[in-house]
Amino acid sequence: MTATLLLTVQLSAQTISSMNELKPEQKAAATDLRLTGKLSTTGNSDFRQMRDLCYQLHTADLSGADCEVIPNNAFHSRHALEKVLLPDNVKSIGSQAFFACTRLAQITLPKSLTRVGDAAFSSCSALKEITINGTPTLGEFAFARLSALRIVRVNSTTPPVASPSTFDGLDRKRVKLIVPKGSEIKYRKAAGWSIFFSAPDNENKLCNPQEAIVPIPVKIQTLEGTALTTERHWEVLAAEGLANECTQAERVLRARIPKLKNPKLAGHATLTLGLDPSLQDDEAYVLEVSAKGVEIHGKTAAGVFYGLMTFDQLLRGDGSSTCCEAIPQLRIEDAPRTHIRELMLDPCRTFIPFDELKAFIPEMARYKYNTVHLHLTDDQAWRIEIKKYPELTEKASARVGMDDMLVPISGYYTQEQMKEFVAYAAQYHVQVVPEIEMPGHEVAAIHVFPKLTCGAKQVPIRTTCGVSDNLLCPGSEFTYEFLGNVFRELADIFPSRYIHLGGDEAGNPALGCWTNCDSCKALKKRLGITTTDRSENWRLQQYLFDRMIDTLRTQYGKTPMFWYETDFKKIQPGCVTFSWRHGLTKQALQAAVANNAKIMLCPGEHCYLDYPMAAGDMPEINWGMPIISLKKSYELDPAWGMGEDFEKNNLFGVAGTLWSECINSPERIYYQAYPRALALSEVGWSPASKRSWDDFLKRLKPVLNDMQRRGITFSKQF
Ligand code: TNX
Repeated sequence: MTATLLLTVQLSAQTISSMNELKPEQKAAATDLRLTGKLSTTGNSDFRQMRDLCYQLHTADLSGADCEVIPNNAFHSRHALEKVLLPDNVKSIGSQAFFACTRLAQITLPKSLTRVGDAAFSSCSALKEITINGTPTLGEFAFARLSALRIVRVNSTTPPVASPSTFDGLDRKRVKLIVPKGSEIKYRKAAGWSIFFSAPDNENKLCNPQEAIVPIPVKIQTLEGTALTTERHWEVLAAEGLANECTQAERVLRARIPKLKNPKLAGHATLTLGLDPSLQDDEAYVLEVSAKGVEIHGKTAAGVFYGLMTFDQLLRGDGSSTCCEAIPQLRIEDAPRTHIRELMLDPCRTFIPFDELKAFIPEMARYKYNTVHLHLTDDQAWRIEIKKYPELTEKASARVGMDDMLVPISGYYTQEQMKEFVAYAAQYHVQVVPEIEMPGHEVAAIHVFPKLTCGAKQVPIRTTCGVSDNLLCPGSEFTYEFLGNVFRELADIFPSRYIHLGGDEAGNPALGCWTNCDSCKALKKRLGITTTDRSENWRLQQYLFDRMIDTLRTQYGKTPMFWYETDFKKIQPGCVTFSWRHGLTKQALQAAVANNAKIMLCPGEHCYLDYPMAAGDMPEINWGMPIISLKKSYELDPAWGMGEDFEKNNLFGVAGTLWSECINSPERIYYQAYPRALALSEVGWSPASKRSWDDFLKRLKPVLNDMQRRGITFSKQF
């Protein structure tokens, strides 16, 4: 009797009217929920709470709830979700509402439903069965990439309106479409449904090179003559020194060119890869398409690789299918405007599993990014193995909580993994720049070694966003010993010339922690600082940086980088500063010019990709982030109106940042990054004279179609 009772309790869902009835710990523990009230859909809605706070949710029974709209991204990338019962009165399902719910096995769409948004169930790789009870309009890619799909049952004699991409990737041989008797013929003919009966016609005929490429090349010249058909036996001919590019070329061809329908009829085509030392820029390339094949010449292997990335986009054509049928004869000459095009990833606040980290590289390389910056330490975690100090990852790489999300977040990268990552990224001509923060944003290390901070204070690992008042102690020799040992190991793992030292958000009020510290007071004395209040504490930071910069330069030949703060009146020669703060770009640029320093452009107004792209977009709940629209990202002038001399002497590159306080799944990194990272890639690569917002929007469409086909998620709210 007791046993039966217990079982019933365990099996039955917890019934509540709305999410606000549960305490934070109850949300974190919830596995089966039945909601019966009127569900909220904006702000910290019932849906946002189910998605972000109930990280263990298996079943969401909404059948008794009152809810006409399932919002965009409602259950985006919820990997624990196995079962959903939709509300009886639901009218629409938002775009990407169930994107990559990889355990969802079955879904029934109620009669009331009138619309299923774009990519709503895309990449639900366990979804076996779909039942459609009404006639909702089905959006683009709504049921794309469903590799486990076996049955689609539609109970309407009229086929619901669908797009040719609704069931993209459908495996006809394995999926059974069940429709009411007598209506099959209508389905055979209906757009979006004919895919169940025969291979779709390729609409993607002749590539229009003017509308295919992001970032836009310097010069595209189309030539007379027969177009190059793509359905050919391709052979790659690579010059010496281009073995890696040869492998990459084969990968590109394999991914794009479908199995030859008629191998006997298909002729040969060659893809020739060569070096041309007469080109001006190391990353420059020339790509020529003739009726016989394609030739790519780069000044270096990197240039050849970028030519290949352009060729891949030509093959993709208008994006209505994986590959176009033909490319017109043409010549493209191309070279980058800036030499460092970077995306920054933050595995501290939310850990990024190693395989996911690797997977990020090929996607950014497509758009000619060449640097990934890894923010490896912060207040919330230490994420890189240091052999000398195993305690760092033992004690500071696992915690519960990121603001209101009471979720366990743990993991770190071994040195072996990082070496593998560096080698992998190099195949895509992406260098890896590690960042170890100092003197702020370093609570995880301080937690493990209290004597790193003033007065050897015991501090817990931070589980919220924001800025801590506990800084490294610049007056203690242990700080230098510790950092020196860490950098010795890092120098061995990361071959990049660059190393990032952080340096942000350690100004007022945080640096007040140095005022009453005996070691800091002694250091002030040695430096001849006579003030006893906090007014010159920033000079201690300068001292710390000077010492570390010297070590990195003289011992490891590295070029140090740091986030620019206005306290730094002097930038150490040869360093790179990052202009990141909203509203302070001009000042940062002037400081760079005055110090003859290089500067990375990643101003908050354009480049903070962790911020929402539109009002109500993810992350709906955050610490007060401004909105950065796609247009705003696109409008960034990397030279900030400072003229040619600045561009030549000081401009280092363009970077987009993906801080992860509010990014709680690997998929959501892409969601935040794209399409704004496409805009920034053009900012960093293309000449100003070639850039136009309207033209960019045209070229964006095929890129985004291709991303959806490949299962890459991005924000559609532009
Ligand atoms: C400020 S940007 C920070 C980071 C946060 C970010 C959130 C910078 C150099 N510091 O610690 O993660 O804002 O957008």
